[in-house]
Amino acid sequence: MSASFDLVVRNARIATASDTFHADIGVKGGVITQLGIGLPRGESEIDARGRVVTPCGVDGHCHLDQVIPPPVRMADDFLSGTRSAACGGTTTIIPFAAQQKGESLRSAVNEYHRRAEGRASIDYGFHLIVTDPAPDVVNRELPQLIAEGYTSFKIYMTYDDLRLNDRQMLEVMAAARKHGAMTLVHAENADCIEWLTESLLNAGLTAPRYHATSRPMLVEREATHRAISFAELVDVPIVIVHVSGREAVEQIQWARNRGINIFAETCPQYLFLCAEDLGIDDDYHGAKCVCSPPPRDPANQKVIWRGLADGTFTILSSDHAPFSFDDPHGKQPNGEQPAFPYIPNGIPGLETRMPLLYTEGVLAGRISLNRFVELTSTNPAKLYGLHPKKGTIAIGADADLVIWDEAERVLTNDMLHHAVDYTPYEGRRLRAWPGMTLSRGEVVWDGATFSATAGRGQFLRRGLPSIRQ
Ligand code: DUC
Ligand code: ZN
Ligand code: ZN
Repeated sequence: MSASFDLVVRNARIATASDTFHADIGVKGGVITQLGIGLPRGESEIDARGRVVTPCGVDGHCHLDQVIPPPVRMADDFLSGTRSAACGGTTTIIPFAAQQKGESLRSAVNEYHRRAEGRASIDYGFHLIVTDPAPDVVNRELPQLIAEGYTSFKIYMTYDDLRLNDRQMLEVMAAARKHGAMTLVHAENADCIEWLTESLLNAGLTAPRYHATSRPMLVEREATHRAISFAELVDVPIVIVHVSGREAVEQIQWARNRGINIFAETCPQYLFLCAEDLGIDDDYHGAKCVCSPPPRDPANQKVIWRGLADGTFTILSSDHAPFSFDDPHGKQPNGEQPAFPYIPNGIPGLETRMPLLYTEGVLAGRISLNRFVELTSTNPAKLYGLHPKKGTIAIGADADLVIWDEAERVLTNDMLHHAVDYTPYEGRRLRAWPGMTLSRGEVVWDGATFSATAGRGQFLRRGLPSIRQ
């Protein structure tokens, strides 16, 4: 008699965003077809007795192989980036297809498909980055691409080659409203940053730690308020991404109290790093933690932890932006130590996002296991039109499962599978790591070996958001 399932994961302690329960998980054709006790045998069997099983991570914000002016180049492409994600328990990612100014969105999308095809080992969608919202882009291309499953786009209020002015932001948000898409906003005030940067450089203050001085909380607070005001004016929900501290959190709470539908994302760097990690003196190693917005102080970290626990944050993403340190294309190119405005912004975090939050969030008692699932998997899937195929353990969902191993280990960069030459979390004690990651029922990581073939990852045509704040 043939087996009823391709795979049965037995005796799992399953956690979803709403419930924790014991069951077997029956998988056929990569999909969960049954949850029950004492399921019939499967072609293959995994015993998860004593282990927590969660849906795999959905990382709603990461950058892979993104086009950047040379000599800077991202260390991770879709091969190493998706491998790293899988080994850290994430099997769905939404990186970016970034439009260059003057380029059509269609050409950007085609280019990023080329970069992903044959290389991605886990499933992926694309957010668009809109840098040039010309009338044809807003009125023709955006609606077409939304209909084809690119249902979200990021806009920037800073970075010269990316930023939009206020009027352009309104045009893009209005298009999002008309077609039901989601706008992600990078909220930092560009002119304030430019002015502060100039005065720091004039004073000869060039070390990595001045990156944080040039982007104080105020510049994020102001831009967050402005983005929220535009969302109110246009009457459309937006996501404020990579929220770093109290003053931005206050703006989000203020907006919600006014009935404005604002979603909020934070990232591990605002929980686990602080401004001191950019160097307490002029040590250049601080460049490893240069990202924008910058990590803040311990008081702000506490506010971010509270926001994770109390529902302020909708999602926790990595904002993986992989630049090696000692690398001609990285942060210390050919041994040179550029002044802070020229250090590539971003840190790696695809692989460490889930284990760090499981350890310091769930096991340290700061958030529940169900909230962990909500923040890392279910809510990003809902926000970006992937639920219930992704982001949950339910009949009909893809069998994307993490079987957790709650053994203690010390994190070192050589344990990781990215192509970056460092992790900002080197030496941290972790109390959990994926003992096994399954993507559509296939074991892609068994706790020791990564085994997925390049190119098995599928492009996800996403639906519209299915979540309300
Ligand atoms: N800031 C961004 O806006 N994107 C990538 C990384 C970073 O630090
Ligand atoms: Zn950003
Ligand atoms: Zn980013």
